[in-house]
Amino acid sequence: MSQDHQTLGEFIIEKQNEFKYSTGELSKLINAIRLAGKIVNHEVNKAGLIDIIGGSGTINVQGEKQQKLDILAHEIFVHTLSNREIVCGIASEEEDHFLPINSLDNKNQNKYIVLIDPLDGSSNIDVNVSVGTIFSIYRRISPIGKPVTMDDFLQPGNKQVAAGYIIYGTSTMMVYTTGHGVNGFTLNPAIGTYYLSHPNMEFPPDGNIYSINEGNYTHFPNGVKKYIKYCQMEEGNRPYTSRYIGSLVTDFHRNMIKGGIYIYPKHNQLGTGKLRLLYECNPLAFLAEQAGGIASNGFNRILDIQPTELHQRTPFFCGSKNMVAKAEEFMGAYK
Ligand code: P6P
Repeated sequence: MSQDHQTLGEFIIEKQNEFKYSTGELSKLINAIRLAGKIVNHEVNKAGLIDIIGGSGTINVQGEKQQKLDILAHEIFVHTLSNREIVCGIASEEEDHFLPINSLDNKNQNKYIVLIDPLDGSSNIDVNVSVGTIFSIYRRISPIGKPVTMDDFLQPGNKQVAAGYIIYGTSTMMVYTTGHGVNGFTLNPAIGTYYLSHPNMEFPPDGNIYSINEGNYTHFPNGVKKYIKYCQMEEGNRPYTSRYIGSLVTDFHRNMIKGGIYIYPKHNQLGTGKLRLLYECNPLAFLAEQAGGIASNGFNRILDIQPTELHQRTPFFCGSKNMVAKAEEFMGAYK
């Protein structure tokens, strides 16, 4: 019975003292994300019934068609986070610039910033494939009392204080870390409560799933091409299984549970990878490392990359440590 499990609310209170600077604000922030996730879940689950699927007719800063639900999810998270005296700034995939959020007393007293991909994989909504929200939380580094600055958002991923995702799938789950392991909570929609269903989630060190869009094969670096052929060879526990559904959160979540590697490499037409460093790769890299996995750009640790732009992209190799290490071996051998 779900009530036999600890609720997310109880978990946050119990773990409160593990948070650095535990003044309760980070707990309030995690709670606000929990609330926003429930509201988005409600909208995603009825997307087929109301005129809310499909394109909005607008283009985001990435030059990608915005889905109506992308924008709705963005607005839900911004509104939920803005009026709770927690954050001093929000950056979103759906906004060109970061959004300064002043405290209600107009004295810029809030200490946290959030970077978010409100609805990753949203092009899958029309075909009823799981999608997700990804979030990344830092403490501001600019002086409290002043407006938030771009430097607050351009911190390397190793400075994150918390990160996670909400996956809107066959069930809705919130999976997050504050630097003390990864825990997964499943929503009981009947009562709107998240229950601890996946304590201490860990990537198996090995796996047999590789996730990559092989349609881009001709554009891949040689090291990736060689790694794909390695995955397909009949040797040891190979050939592996190819699983790629075009929804990063879902591919990541499955691979963390079953063991696997997700790769979105540099490809010639993009000049770099497709995925964004700040609100896709950094939060998932934090989770991956906390779950015993690895996240790199094929050569270097994602969390050590010093960002220079809000929406910058990076190649992304993430998952079971032995699989990522093997892929990096090929990247090094076939530079
Ligand atoms: P492609 C969705 O747009 C996304 O950012 C990830 O969720 C997904 O893994 C990837 O892009 C899919 O990209 O080029 O393979 O369609």
